[in-house]
Amino acid sequence: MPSTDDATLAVALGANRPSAVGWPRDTLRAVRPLLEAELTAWTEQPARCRWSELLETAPVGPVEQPHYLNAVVLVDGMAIEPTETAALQLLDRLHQMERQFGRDRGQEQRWGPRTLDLDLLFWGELRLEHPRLVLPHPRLHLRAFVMEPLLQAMHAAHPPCW
Ligand code: A4P
Ligand code: MG
Repeated sequence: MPSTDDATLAVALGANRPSAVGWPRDTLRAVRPLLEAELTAWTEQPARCRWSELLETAPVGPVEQPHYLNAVVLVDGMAIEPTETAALQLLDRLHQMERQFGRDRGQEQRWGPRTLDLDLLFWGELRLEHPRLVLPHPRLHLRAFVMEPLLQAMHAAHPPCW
């Protein structure tokens, strides 16, 4: 059964507000190649990505918000070792990409609507309790909107069309 190796990285994507490029589907379509290019530039080797389908999910948290689109990407054979320093660098790159798509944390309520959310789920067996980064993601096992695409990505035989 396809699974993960001890250096596999997992990132969760979510969006439920329009960004400058369009509806959440347009945002995630735009983010997909950019995230692959970002990982390739960072590790200096082509990112080997396994993507889930895009899933429409009911909001968890405040109910008065639009449905989300969620996805997960698994990145195999990372050329960079999972360490605290590297994981924090990656988090900064993910936050930079969120800002590029109009995310403004200062204006948000917790678990409220957002143009783009990029969460690090795990990186191999790295465990972190840093003030800015907890790994594995502490609510990973509580979120169907994460678990379902995560399993899909693990079993993906072909890149999904979305
Ligand atoms: N942070 C700590 N650990 C991590 C990590 N592993 N990955 C810190 C990413 N960030 C991490 O994150 C707040 C702070 O957590 C960051 O500054 C970072 O330093 P955030 O992404 O701004 O906050 P958040 O997303 O509101 O909170 P959190 O805890 O990531 O929760 P969720 O689960 O992502 O909630 N409903 C549906 N259907 N689909 C969704 O995608 N998303 C949320 C957000 C709520 N309801 C949803 C969805
Ligand atoms: Mg988040």
